[in-house]
Amino acid sequence: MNANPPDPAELGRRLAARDRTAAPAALNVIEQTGERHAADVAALLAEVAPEKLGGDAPGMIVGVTGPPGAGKSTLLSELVAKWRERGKSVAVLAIDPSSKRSGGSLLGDRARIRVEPGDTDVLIRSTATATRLGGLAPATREAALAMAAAFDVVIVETVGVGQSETDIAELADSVVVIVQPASGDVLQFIKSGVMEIPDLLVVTKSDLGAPATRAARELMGTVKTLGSHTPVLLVSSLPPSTGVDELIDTVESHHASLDLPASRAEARRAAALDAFVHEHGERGLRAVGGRRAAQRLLAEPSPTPGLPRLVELLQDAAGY
Ligand SMILES: Nc1nc2c(ncn2[C@@H]2O[C@H](COP(=O)(O)OP(=O)(O)OP(=O)(O)O)[C@@H](O)[C@H]2O)c(=O)[nH]1
Ligand SMILES: [Mg+2]
Repeated sequence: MNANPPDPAELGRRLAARDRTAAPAALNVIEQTGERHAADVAALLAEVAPEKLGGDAPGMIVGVTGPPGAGKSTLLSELVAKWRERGKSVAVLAIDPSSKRSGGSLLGDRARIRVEPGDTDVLIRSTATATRLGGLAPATREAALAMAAAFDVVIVETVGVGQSETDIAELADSVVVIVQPASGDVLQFIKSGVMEIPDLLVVTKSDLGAPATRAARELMGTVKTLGSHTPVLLVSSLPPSTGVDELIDTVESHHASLDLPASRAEARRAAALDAFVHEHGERGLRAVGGRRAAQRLLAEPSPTPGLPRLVELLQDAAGY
């Protein structure tokens, strides 16, 4: 009994109408790779492009990243629960490159994040798909942008290694970097020189007491030294959690202060460039005169500034 596969454009239209029951099937379409599916993906994405929506997708795209074991998944569970209490719909896209060994999607995080049965206003999708350097797969960027049409909050969770941190900064409206107390993680983070990436810094496991307070102080010191104003927050995700409401308030006020059109334009350009490189490789990139030239091309105004059109522009330039 195989029902007809859902029409991709119809799925896109349902997302645009904020019908969240279309989201799982839409994600299935977006996650398909290869030439054969490209038209389906493009048809779906065209329906949630800004020119169809009459502006940027309204959902907040929040990146949550941090080293392995920092407490990301546990914190996400609290964040989802509290955002739901506030009446917000939430989609979580969790990327775990380490699970590649087992292949396919994983159930671990889905099991850990508490979801009321039958609650279609929460969607948890775990995927093992990541690039070799730990960066975001093109489908993840597209999925996040598409989900932002239908959900109030879209959280993209990555393990903060390699390329993933810069990728998440391009994609997300707000980036939350989480660090756990002690174990050299804080020092490691400060030394890594990616201080410009977080919009918010969170020290988890504040229930551990002094080490957590010390870690937060160290981070605040570094932020101040750099002349930055990135907020540093302390949270405990163990019940009863503390600091999570403040975290949500801080994310929401950061989002409210953003130049959303600029941020989303950057995210779409990055997604388009990424899709192009994915499809045509470094050779394709050389054909348009290199990465910088490609970025310049993408920044040029286009009559239909949707994702597929941007890719088209690049392809034209490359003589494909
Ligand atoms: N004491 C304390 N332990 C915590 C807290 N949050 C998470 N943990 C514990 O820290 C460990 C790692 O938590 P996860 O949420 O799995 O961390 P993660 O960042 O998702 O880890 P990866 O998915 O492996 O990158 C688990 O044993 C959690 O129970 C917290 O607020 N306080
Ligand atoms: Mg995790």
